[in-house]
Amino acid sequence: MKLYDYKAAPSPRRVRIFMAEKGIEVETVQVDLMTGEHLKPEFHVRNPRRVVPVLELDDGTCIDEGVAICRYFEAIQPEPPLMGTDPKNQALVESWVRHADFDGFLAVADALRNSSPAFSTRALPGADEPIPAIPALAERGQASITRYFNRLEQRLAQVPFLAGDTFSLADISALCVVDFAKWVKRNVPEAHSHTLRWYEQVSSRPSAAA
Ligand SMILES: N[C@@H](CCC(=O)N[C@@H](CS)C(=O)NCC(=O)O)C(=O)O
Repeated sequence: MKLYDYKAAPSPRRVRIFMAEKGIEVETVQVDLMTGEHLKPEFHVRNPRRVVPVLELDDGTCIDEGVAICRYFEAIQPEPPLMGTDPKNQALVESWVRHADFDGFLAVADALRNSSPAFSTRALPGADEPIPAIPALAERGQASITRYFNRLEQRLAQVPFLAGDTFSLADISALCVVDFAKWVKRNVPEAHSHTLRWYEQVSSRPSAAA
């Protein structure tokens, strides 16, 4: 098994943290997104969408999408459970993972890729043709980050972890979003005491360094 990874990117980080929590180790191959290794045919055959992470199984099957990769690891190694322990908890994990993906990762990606000169013609990840940045989307991304941070604060005022009483992929996903948001100069607001308490807890787990 091999994980196609890029150490600096937030989406593969989510998978690495998940694996670290389960104590799973696999060979990793760094795909340098900065020099465009992900746009080369060798990677294209593994993932035509040209994004990392990708998990290549020993039979050659390639699984893209970080959450799908986590789902695979959860199935082959259920302990410790990170995707829910009963129907309610499983649904809440999935709900908060989706909040992270649609309202968190996408908001930060919009803010970053539509404002940074490095992405001026690479506004969408994985595209091999030039995609120009749209500055208004950066603004909208920033506003969406505010909404996402507010929602985290509301939720974490009620429960210790996003899906309830236990740490899960929902927390890993949100942790990766919060750290990714720093790339566009956004930090959890000082007034968000519940989120800051949660952040301190989840980011001090050894897996956060993965
Ligand atoms: N939803 C996907 C997102 C994958 C994604 O967008 N990966 C980024 C790195 S965080 C990438 O490969 N970008 C390539 C590029 O910038 O062209 C997942 O979680 O696996």
